[in-house]
Amino acid sequence: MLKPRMIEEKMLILLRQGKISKWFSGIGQEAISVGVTTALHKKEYILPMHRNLGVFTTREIPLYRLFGQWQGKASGFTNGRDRSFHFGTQDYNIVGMISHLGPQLGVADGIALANLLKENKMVTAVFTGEGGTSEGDFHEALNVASVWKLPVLFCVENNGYGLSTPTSEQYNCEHIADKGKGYGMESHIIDGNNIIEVYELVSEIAESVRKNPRPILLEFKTFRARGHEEASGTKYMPKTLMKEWEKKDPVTNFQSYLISQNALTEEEDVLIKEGIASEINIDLNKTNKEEDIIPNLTKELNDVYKTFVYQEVKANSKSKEIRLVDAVSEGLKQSMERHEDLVIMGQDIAEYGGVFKITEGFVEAFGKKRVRNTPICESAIIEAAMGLSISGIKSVVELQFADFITSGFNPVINYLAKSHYRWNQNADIVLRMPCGAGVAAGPFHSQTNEAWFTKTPGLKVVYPAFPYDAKGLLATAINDPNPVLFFEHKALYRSIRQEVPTDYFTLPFGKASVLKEGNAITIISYGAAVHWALDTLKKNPDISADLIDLRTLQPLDTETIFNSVRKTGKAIVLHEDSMFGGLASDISALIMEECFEDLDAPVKRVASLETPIPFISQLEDQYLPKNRFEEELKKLLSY
Ligand SMILES: Cc1ncc(C[n+]2csc(CCOP(=O)(O)OP(=O)(O)O)c2C)c(N)n1
Ligand SMILES: [Mg+2]
Repeated sequence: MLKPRMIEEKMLILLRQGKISKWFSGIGQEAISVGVTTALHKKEYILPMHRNLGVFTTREIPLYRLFGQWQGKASGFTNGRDRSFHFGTQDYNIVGMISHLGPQLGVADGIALANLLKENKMVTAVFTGEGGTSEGDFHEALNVASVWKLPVLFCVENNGYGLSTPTSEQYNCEHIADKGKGYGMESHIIDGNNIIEVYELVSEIAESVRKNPRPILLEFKTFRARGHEEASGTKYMPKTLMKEWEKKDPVTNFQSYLISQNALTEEEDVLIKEGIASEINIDLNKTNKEEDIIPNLTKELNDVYKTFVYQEVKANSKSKEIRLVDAVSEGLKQSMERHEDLVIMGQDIAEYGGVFKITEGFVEAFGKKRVRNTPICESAIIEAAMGLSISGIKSVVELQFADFITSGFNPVINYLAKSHYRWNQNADIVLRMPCGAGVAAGPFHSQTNEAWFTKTPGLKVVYPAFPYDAKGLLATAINDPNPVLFFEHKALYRSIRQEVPTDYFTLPFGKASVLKEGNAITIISYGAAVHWALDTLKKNPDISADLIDLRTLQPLDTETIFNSVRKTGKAIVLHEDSMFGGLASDISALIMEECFEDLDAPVKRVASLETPIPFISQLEDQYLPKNRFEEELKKLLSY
């Protein structure tokens, strides 16, 4: 406990000198970090928050690496890409937070699920402040952990404040531990300022959880002795309250206790402090001497994704005519056979087979451990998928409808997409997204929201239009160790048939397919819109067009687009999504930048109206660009 205390005292000086950017003090709360970490085995994962320096020091991370992290040096854990405690390290089985606090809890669920599946009798500890318990993630994570009996210790550090907000404005029950009952979960209140109590109780509870896997809610009563972060001060905190808690300081109290028990002499105390001070100084000097990071553009761009070497598995010659829905199902099933620990999760996907029946029969084939029905909690499940990936397990999450990804948006955008770039941790996850219009299902069951994700570096986005592509690309999506959003158009599920090889095969990302070749114009499209373009060309056999089906949107096959446009001199981009900020806008811009001299007309975008997608089919038909495309195509041809 002394070590994190003394490091902090040093950091406060460095903060004043502008050498570190921000500091969240854990002074007064050391017994919790140190006690919990000591109670766990080193191989067990801990997911700390911003005041848990004691977790890092107890796991014996060399101090110069921590200092390097805070100063943005290469010896840190994020290559200068993220600050403070926003990092994890597999070497020490620590998974650091993202700023959004709550997602940690669901990630812990995933790690605990991996432990449960591996039957390794390990426990996982995750921290949150009492403020963080107000986030939906807390509720979702505790609920999932309870339903799935996951071996997680949810450690709530109740330190009286969430920034300036006192507990009375944060929750309305006596103890946070009381919430355990609502989740069907055992809970305990622990004096967070008493290291002996923390260590003994957590050791006992952890041992019991190892033997009998289940989640436990632990509320540590403590106090934040300093401000939220150093710049924000403590004006709003009553002085008397601060004085009262000063008497309960875990470090000085434990020191007095040890002295009173003759377990520590004054001389030993001095020696211990000198030892720590010297370690801090030596390591700090090392960090101070370390060269600053020099930006390397290639490295920055390369580190967004984990390297994936595509392995081609050729299709067998035997094929069968199947629907797109069958192709997805078959591709998924054959991947389940190939990757023996691949887990799939989603609402109603087990016995019920999923709302589109893609996973029908999967429980019988693979069992309920690998085919997991989930409560309705997109965030926690996507976070759990992240936890599985941290534990080396691939997963596929079925969103019941792509529209519902909004309820799991935060982990996708902030956790999955950014982890590899931030601390080299990939998110080996496929999110299956049944999407799209044409089924008169209204604003919340018809969206095609790929542009929310193509916008975000770190994600891959796949959008097949045919059964063959769906099967091969899904296999690749699962092989790829990066997070992939896999869009499956609902209107195509049962309307599009094709001969598809019966065995497992893969198709590469970043390769568009040219469905028709011609010289007058280039049509660029993907998803259901590809079929609208095909229909239009069928109706107008005299139009000589290249029709490009992009198949994957990130990575995007710009080469095929540019080569075609250089040949035809005209380009029209057709998609189902609404126009502004859609893929067509960027593709159009790319063509302008790369092929300006070859263009004989401005690039044309044809897309849906700038309205939410409506319910009744007359309105839906008007909304979609399907019926506007032919006219726009002809206009551009005669430009
Ligand atoms: C989603 C989200 N909302 C708001 C914030 C800003 N914020 C960061 S820490 C914090 C207070 C957290 O309080 P608590 O969970 O009690 O932890 P403590 O700081 O007291 O340890 C707030 C409001 C944030 N980081 N993320
Ligand atoms: Mg708090």
